[in-house]
Amino acid sequence: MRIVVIGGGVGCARFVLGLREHVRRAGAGDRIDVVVNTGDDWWLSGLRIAPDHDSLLYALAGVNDAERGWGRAGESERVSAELAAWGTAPEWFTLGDLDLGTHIARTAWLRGGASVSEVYARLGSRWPLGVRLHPATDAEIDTIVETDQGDMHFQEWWVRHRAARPARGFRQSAIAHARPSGGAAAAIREADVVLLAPSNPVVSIGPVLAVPGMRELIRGSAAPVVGVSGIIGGSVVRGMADACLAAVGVETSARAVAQHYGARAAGGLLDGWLVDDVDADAVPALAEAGIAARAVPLWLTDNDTRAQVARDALDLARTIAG
Ligand code: FO1
Repeated sequence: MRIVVIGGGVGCARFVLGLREHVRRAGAGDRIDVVVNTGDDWWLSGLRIAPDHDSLLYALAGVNDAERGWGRAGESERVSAELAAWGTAPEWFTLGDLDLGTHIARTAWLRGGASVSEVYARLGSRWPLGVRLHPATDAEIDTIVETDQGDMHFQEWWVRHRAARPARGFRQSAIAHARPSGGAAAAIREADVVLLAPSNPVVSIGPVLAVPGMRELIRGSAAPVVGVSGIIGGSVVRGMADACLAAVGVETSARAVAQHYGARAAGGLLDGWLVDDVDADAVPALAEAGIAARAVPLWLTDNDTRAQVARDALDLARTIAG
């Protein structure tokens, strides 16, 4: 079976680890492709930083700082202090020394003419990830956050201001010229199931869906599309999606996010939606809206629970596919 996951960041990394674990235990040789959000990416000190990709790469390679959710385990920060001293990087954004190795290699390859997809392939070939990573697009679509104090890059809003400055909206730079990457398009076309990871619907899933042609690819797929709620009992599992959802007028609830993505039958994307047991009351309303929802335990605490959530998502997809 060909499984495609759409997402980015820590929630997606944890979900994909569970999916890989489930696939390994099932031993059916299923293939996992991840279409990764690139809206978080930015240029810093002349280097291309790609947080959502690197979180997935390091987690799948087992070299990640699981506590922080980004960067490498066993990090040191000698160079970052120098960058702050030279003023080429703000003191509120720390680039670890090992992490800098990735940014330098990526930037060298990009400057040599490699596409982002090619960079993903080269970085991923260092470890047996068991998963293929594809950028949503090879174009630069950095997310810009619009606030009353002016527009700023997503990373400044998220890291420097901790999403505390009310956002009026989010846009991806030069998105009109972007197209789905070849790897992402092929993976979705050949998919037997498409899963939306429990990532931030606005700044992690949103930019992927904003790539012209991406929604059409997903809606045109014969595969069932099942999403996993990143919101449990009205609160965000991790991160600051509530600040993002408020900015786009979506209530912070499992039901509202499903309706934000919309039922495929009504022109949206979803056939199915997993909510946590505490949100079981959302199931009938979502069924009414054409989304087959199911309530299961959604906390991605350890390998077993993560593998279980992945299994539940695939079971729902199988039920939908009939
Ligand atoms: N997040 C922080 O809160 N503080 C940091 O100093 C920081 C540095 C950093 C370096 C590389 C990288 O790939 C990610 C980094 N992040 C940091 C996480 C990142 O800014 C965001 O959390 C993600 O973009 C959100 O998905």
